[in-house]
Order: sequence, then C-alpha cells, then structure tokens
Amino acid sequence: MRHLITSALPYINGIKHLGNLVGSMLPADVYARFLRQEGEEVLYICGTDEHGTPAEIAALEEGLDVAEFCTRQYERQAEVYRKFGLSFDYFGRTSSAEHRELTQDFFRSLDEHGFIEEREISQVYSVADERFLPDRYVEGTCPNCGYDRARGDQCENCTKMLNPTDLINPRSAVSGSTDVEVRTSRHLFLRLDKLSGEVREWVDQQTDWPNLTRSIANKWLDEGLQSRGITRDLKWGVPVPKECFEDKVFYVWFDAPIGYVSATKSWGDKVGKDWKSWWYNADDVRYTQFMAKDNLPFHTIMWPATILGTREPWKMADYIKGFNWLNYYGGKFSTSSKRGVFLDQALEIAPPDYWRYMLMASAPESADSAFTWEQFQTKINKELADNFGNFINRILKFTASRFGNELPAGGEPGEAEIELERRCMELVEGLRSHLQSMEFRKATETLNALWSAGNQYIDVRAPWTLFKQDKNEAAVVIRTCINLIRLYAITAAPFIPTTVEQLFNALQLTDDERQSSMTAAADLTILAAGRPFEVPPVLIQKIDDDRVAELKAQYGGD
Ligand code: B3M
Ligand code: ZN
Repeated sequence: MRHLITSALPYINGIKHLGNLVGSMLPADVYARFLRQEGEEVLYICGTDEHGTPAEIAALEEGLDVAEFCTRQYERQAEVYRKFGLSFDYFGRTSSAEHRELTQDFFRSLDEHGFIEEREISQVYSVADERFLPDRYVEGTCPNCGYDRARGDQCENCTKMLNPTDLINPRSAVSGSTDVEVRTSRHLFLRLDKLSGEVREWVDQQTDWPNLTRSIANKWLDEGLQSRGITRDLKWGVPVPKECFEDKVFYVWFDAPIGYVSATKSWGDKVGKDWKSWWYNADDVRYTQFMAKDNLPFHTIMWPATILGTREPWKMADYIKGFNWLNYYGGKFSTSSKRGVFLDQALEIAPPDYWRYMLMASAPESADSAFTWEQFQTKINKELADNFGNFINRILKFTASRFGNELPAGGEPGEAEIELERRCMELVEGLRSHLQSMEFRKATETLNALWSAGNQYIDVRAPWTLFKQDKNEAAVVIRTCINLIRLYAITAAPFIPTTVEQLFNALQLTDDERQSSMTAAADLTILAAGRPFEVPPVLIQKIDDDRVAELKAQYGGD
C-alpha cells in the first residue's frame, strides 16, 4: 500500500492559529513522517483554500485585488508552515489553473449523470457594493431581541437562527449601506437527496472510523440530505461551465475538496510523476484525511457524494481522523476576533519543536482540550527539558569530559542493560502502534515513558559514581546511554524534527543510521566503542515563571 495523506486546506484569509495547526496539519505531518520512517511510500498534500466571500472582503479591506491578496497570503502561510517543519510533498492553491479545470470536470460529470438541478432563489443584493450578500454579510436588528448587530444567519445575542429577510433595517456588512434589496437569481444545486443512499452505504462500510467521524456522518444522514446550492453570484472563484451560468462561480465548499486532487496534479506536473495513479482507480493507495470536527460533514457527506455522483473511480478516504477543539482558556481560538495565539506569534515565543511537542501532547482527540500558558510551561519544562533534553546533555557532557569525544571501550552489558533494552523494545512497539492508529496523546505519553526509563537507568547505574570505582563498568553504561540517545532521536523524529536533526549531527550518524526504523533502533549496542560524537548546546530551554506571567499579560489568559 502507498499512503496518501491530506490535511484540511487552510482558508486563505490570514495566518492560522494554534487551534488550526493541532487539528489538521500537525498530526498529519507527524503521521506522514512516521510512515516515511517505517519505509512506507507517502504522499502528503495540502494547500490553501482561496475562494469565497471572506477572501474577497479581506482583500477589499486591504485595498488589494483579490488574486494579489491571495498570492501574498499564500506565501505568508507557506512560509509559516515551512518554519513549523510541516513536510508537505506539495502545498498547492485552489486558485490554480489545474484546480479550475478539475473542478469544471467534476461538475460536468455530475451534470451528465443527472445530479445537478436548477432553481431560482432569493438573495439580498447590495446596490452600493454591486454584489449579492451571503447571509452572514447582511446585518440588522434582531426581530427577536432587538440586538442591532444581528447577522443574517443568526443573532449572536439571543442565538436565534435567522434569515436575512427577517432582519429589521437590514444593511450590508461590507459597506454599511442600507441600499439593499431582495433579488432573485437562478442557481445550480447538487442533488444530495438522490445520492444519500449511496453515501450511507459507503459510510456503513467504514467500520474502523473513529466515533467522532462516524457520529457526525450519521447525524447528517439521519436528518436527511437535501439538494445543496453549489453556485454563487461572485466574481472570485471557479467559473461555472454551463450556459446561462457563465457569470457565476462555484460555491467555495464545492471546489475546496477538489483542491486535494488538483494540488496532487500540480505536484505531479512539477516533479514529473504520475499524479493520477494516486487518485484514480487507486486501489493500492490507503488515503487518510485529517481535519477538525467542523469540517467533518463536508468530508463524510458532501465530498463523497460529489465523487459518487461523477460515476468515476476517484479515490475516497479510507480513514478520516477528526479532532475536537483546542480552546484558549475555555473560549474558542478565533481568527476573526483575534483571540488566542497565531502561528507567526507562536514562532516568536518559542522554537517550533516546543509547539509541536506541546500540541501533540495535548491534542483534542477524545474531547475538547484547553490551552493554558501554565500547561505549555509544564509540558516544556518537565517533559521536554527535564526528562528528554537534560538526560542527553548531561550524558554527552559527562562522557566528553571523562572519556573524550568517542564512545568509550570496556565492559560488557549486564542484567541492567538487558532489562533496559527489553523495556525499550516494549515501549517502542507501543509507540508504533499508537502512531499507526493515530493516537497522538498516547504516543507522546509513550515517548515520555521511554525518557523516564533512561533516567531511572542512570539513577540506578550512576555512571558518575561508577567512573571512580570501575571505569569499564562506567563505559558500558555510557555506551548504552548514547545508544539510548540515538533511540530517543529516532523515536522523537516525527514530533520534534529540528531538535532531532541537531542530535543526529551531534552523534554524527550516517544517512542510513538516521533513517533507521524505530524497532531497529531499540538495539542498544549498535553504536560501538570508538564512535565519535560532539556535545550539542543545551537542547531545550526552560520557560520560567516570569516569562509565563509576561505571556499571559500579553495574550490574555484566565
Ligand atoms: N478551508 C477549513 C476552514 O477554513 C476549510 C477546509 C477545506 S478542506 C477541503 O474551516
Ligand atoms: Zn436576537
């Protein structure tokens, strides 16, 4: 099997926050890195989702042409993800020519097979803005509670669901103009009602899906699927290739998932590889998707329905890993209200690996979880700095000062070493199994157990004391510890790749030794006496209480 991995395509309208990273791209990256390390063939695809009204509005606010705005934002996002070490094989864009063509092809197939219908709908039109307004861009007074900034889809004061035409004194949220009117326009709808049986059949076949994914899919199916509008009266988007609809574009959620396919095509065209075999008649591909729970309905229902309706053998997901919310002190991270920590800010606060580790260790897998600065501090100081970094720095420094910069010779592994290796083997198999089943919290707990095993071993075998009594015994302990450090590096590589790279360099490992599988690295006698090494600088810096107080004051907390 080859592995195709995608993470939800981040929307273009700004730098994402930690909540976005932990719920899609980061776990997908850890999984992709793990599988590559296991020797699997992996293609990890992501990209920006660039169409829709929010992009147009954001561009307007910055006084930029929307295409220009998207290019700038794409570059900003791509740069931040690169800094976080996200190992995409390709990071594409839904504004690409490949994407436009594929979206139009998907539509034509759906139309040919009778899954598209025309309907007339009424919508609010802003004369001043010269555009139709999506529901949430119409504002006015709530007929229920009198709140004067209710949105056309919902009043955020009393939570009542609204239609834009319910609002008293409606106005455009884009310009504030009250010169708005209801106009009718013809649109195209995808017949989800006709596809519902087939979607259910497909969902029922996915017996190994996690509960969160399955329950959301079933909830939608049980409520009954209705035709869904897939066109919009906008200029920015994929033009609709059908007579009388040429001035409309597809709804952003219709074209966005096709972005997985089109980005793969862009990749194939760029590197000269066969992209289509990953997507079309791809029975030898295992396809895993990563996303936060709000995206699950689109990936378990709408996107599969789109594929099924083409009557073409496009690849459908084998496994969908959904995440709950990571909250910021109880409330939501929010891009629009700038609440929480954004990825560019995060990089100024701490190195990417600190975030990668901390976020995976608190991944909202079985329930929502909360981000707090105290927890950030604890995870970094107690686990990454004390348990992991300190062990490594201490051992390598001690060895260099007592034996020089080579693994010392002498002695034979005894019972304690054999027992340590047995424990490592067991933990490594546990770690692999958690990673295979994409349980990231359990995986980081197992890493910690592995680090603790090393610390317990040197508490008992205390090489600093042994050195004074029996140099050969001390040498065995040191060789075992340095092999253990290599195992730490190999097993932590999917999580903290930059730090691991530093360690690989310090241990002067060959390419083959760096690419070792986790299982093979659990042999604690591979690096033999005479191997050279260097002492790396302190790997993990602690975060002190003053800094935590400062961060809380700066970013808000409590
Ligand atoms: N762009 C995620 C979001 O902005 C959305 C995902 C598309 S995946 C095809 O919520
Ligand atoms: Zn209200």
